Amino acid sequence: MLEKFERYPLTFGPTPIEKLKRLSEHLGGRVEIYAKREDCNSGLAFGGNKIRKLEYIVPDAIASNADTLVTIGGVQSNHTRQVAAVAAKLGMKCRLVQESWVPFEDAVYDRVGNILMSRVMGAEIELVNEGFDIGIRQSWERAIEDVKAKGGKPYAIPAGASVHKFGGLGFVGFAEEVRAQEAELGFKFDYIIVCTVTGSTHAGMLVGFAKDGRSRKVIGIDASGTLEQTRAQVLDIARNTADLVELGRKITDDDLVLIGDYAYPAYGVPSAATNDAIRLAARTEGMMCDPVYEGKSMQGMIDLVRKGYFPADSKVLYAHLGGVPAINAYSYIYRNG
Ligand code: 5PA
Repeated sequence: MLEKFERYPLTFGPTPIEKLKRLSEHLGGRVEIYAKREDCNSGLAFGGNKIRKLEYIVPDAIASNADTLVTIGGVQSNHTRQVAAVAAKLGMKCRLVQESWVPFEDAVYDRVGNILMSRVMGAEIELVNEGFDIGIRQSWERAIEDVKAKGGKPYAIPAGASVHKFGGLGFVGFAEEVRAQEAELGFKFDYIIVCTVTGSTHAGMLVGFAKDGRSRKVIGIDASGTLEQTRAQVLDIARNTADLVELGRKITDDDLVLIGDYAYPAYGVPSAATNDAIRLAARTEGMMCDPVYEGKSMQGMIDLVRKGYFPADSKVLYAHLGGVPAINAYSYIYRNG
């Protein structure tokens, strides 16, 4: 589906799929859980889902003769860390706007994890005291203008690389990769679990899996806490991406499955159930999840398994999209494990 698009390699190649045997057994053994390890996809500062998206955006950045990548996220954004790494790898400058998206206080919140790495990689960081919003932000537009005013040539990447015209392509590639891996494994996955916030990860998967009639098998677990805005953004990106890749049919509202039950108490703030899910995955599989994103999709998947949402013998693929560095900013919660 992606042959006509230029791709700049930033990942190691197809990401591994592993069976989560002990977690599956712990949850009763009715379904088989697997993980596709996007968190291990690249050597660029711990990698993650944005690296896969950026492979289809970087050719456009290079063609534009930009010298500075400009993007935005929260203080512990994984996306901004991955853009900082890509800028370093390309020999470009990086300008990051980091807003106060998360109502959470930890003594070292703005010193460790993602933001620490972005600083070490040489990004110029501006902290802005604005709350959470996945839409286009004035602070980001101001930063783009500021780069220009200082004689630079900015390349604008929106939050999560999502509403960028090519933002959905990377995860169309994820679906194609899963299809190839299924052919080798000799079976197909019945469900794919994805954490959804700015939307292009889910949107790309939705379009990629629509090709073989599986868009509704992609189960989005919302971690934004702004469900309707995220739903609309996923559908917009999916429609744009379906046109780009010439899917051959329109994406409808019915293609999207997005569950809003696990985003509480707020974006970036883990509930007791999120923390339990993080501990369970860590203690059964040695697989780490973060309190902002994968902890919530792990919580959602565990709850859905327990509730019997998946029919017996289903094969469920958990997309692990990265994000573990942020757990350092929540040190007090996990001080005793
Ligand atoms: C993020 C996003 P989407 O934004 O494409 O919906 O992906 C959700 C997601 N898992 C899932 C992890 C580890 C993520 O980092 N992170 C954002 C960030 O600024 O880091 C874009 C919000």
